[in-house]
Amino acid sequence: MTRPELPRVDGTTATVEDVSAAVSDHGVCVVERLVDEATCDAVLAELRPHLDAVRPGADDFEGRNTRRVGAILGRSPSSVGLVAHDLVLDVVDRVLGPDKSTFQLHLTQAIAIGPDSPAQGLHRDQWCFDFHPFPPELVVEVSTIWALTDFTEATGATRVVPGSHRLAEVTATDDDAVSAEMPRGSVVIYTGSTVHGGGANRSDETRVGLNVDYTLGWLRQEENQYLSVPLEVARNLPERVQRLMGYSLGSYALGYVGDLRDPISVLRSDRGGTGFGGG
Ligand SMILES: O=C(O)CCC(=O)C(=O)O
Ligand SMILES: [Fe+2]
Repeated sequence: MTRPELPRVDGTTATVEDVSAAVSDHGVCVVERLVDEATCDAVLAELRPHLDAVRPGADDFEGRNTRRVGAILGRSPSSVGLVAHDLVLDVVDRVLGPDKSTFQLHLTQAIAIGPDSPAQGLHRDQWCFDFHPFPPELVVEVSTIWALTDFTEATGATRVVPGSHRLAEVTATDDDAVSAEMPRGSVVIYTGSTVHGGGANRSDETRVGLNVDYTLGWLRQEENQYLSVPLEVARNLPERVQRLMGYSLGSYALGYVGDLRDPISVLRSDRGGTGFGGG
């Protein structure tokens, strides 16, 4: 049996319509070369000391020869172009929901899979929400993994099961998973219900991906942005990124500060009023 290909578009010509249709219909899309190699180099250089400082994972899911580093917006100024990439945010906006008022950053995590690593178990990222059985038509999370190094089957490219996002039960096996092979600077986009997992690294190189996930404004973020990114760093980020981090009202009243203040006003005194809805 031949495995299906993953939907794939070229980053220089990709449209939000094509990418969001592929993610909605197949649960996954690879966008090739969406950022240049210099951006990958810059993010890698900024994260290198943090990756070197952290210990490998403690269990098979984290990966016992895999290093994971978070707080990316606080540590890598160059990551802003990936975390808040216009095309990705437009796709996320279209795919999440329906009937949402806002979405937010869920987590930012560099994942460096070292040589001789077995594959990570297949899973759904939305299992983080206590395995709640969300209706298949409600997309609560969109995940992305940027290839900062080349993703090949041998280096441990993320494995994805196309079409698995709408199935009530996870019955997929390793045989159903397709490696998201892609050159560095590319991104694989999939939903919180798409079955996937890190690949086995059988090479002598370390595979580095930047995992950036987004979720509906009314769910709890997996990575606490307020405590991960120092306030003085957050203050100097672009307003769109600040709002994405959660410095904005999620829905009518969620996340207000003190006397019904819009949280953006904590970072920008000229923004956000008081009263639910930021009035
Ligand atoms: O590193 C990868 O390719 C996938 C990692 C992943 O899916 C996870 O940790 O949730
Ligand atoms: Fe995952």
